Amino acid sequence: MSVAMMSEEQREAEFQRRIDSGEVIEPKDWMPERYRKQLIRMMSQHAHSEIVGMLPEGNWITRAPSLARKAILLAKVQDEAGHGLYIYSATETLGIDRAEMINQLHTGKAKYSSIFNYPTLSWADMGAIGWLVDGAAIVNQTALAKCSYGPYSRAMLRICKEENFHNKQGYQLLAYLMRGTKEQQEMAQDAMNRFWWPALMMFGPSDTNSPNSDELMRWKVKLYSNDHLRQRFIDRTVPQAEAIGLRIPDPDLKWNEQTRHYEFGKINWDEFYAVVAGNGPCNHERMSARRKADEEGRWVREAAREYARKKSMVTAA
Ligand code: FAQ
Repeated sequence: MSVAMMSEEQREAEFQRRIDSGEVIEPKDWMPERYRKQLIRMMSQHAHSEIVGMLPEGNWITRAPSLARKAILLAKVQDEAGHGLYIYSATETLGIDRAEMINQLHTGKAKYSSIFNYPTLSWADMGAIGWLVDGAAIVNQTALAKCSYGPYSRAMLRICKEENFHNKQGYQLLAYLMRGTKEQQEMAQDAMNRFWWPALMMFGPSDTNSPNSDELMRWKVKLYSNDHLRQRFIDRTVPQAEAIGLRIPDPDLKWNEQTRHYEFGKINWDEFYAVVAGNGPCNHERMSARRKADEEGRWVREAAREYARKKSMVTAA
């Protein structure tokens, strides 16, 4: 029977059957309204995170300690802009346009990742962001690359490749500082101390407090829970820290031989919810920078639109 002839219930059952059998959903396929809404929420927040995420690192481009480091950082920040654009485009396939998504960000209706509300106080923070923040993003996005929505999963494939480069340059930057002077080592450890816990919070609230997870996992948008991915990140990152002499700022961290996972201390969820609610150290600064960029770029968008309009008139004539 064609989808058009099915009842709403039959369509939903058929949709779930497709998901369960591992089929990929494409933009023109029938999908429940709630699936579309959930994807728009999650993907637009992801796109906003990439764009807002340029700000903490952009802050250090003019102060990079060498030309090579400046070129690497410039390339990385530019990549993040590209990631935002792929994900905005992928989200547009769900029937929302970019201007509306950006308006939702600027009016506080849409969120972006909590991590980007923390300041970047030293050069070592560029290492911590690349290694920890991109590292956490990779763990999350490698799973999303197998999600049920085609445009999102394809965007993730490319993004993960680029994030791997970001992750390695961050780790290499910190490894270099750890082989340097006492001051450089302290600067690297200080960055680790400030970014470790916020990086763990990137995976979202614990499973018992994650209202969206059940639905997203049933639809295979999320393949693993928040806690599962957080644990995966910790297990892979602790040995990397040890290899370069960085200490994890968690007195409760210990290896459990039986489970073959690290046990870790309590995450400060009050801090997480405060940051998500707009009360982190840099929320206001980030949003005013975004609004200013949007305002100052208006004439460029208008000129580009006018150019495209005139060009299409000439081509049509
Ligand atoms: N920050 O029910 P759940 C990057 C919200 S990209 C802020 O568990 P869900 C690249 C959540 O939206 C980083 N809010 O939600 C880069 C929900 O609120 P809502 C971004 C958060 O969707 C590197 C509420 O809490 N990556 O770093 C956060 O099932 C370096 C309840 O939570 C993505 O966005 C948070 N950390 O799971 C760029 C990946 N966590 O919307 C530059 C895609 C949760 O109902 C430099 N997203 N919330 O009002 C996801 O995988 C998921 O959306 C989660 C949250 C796992 C983030």
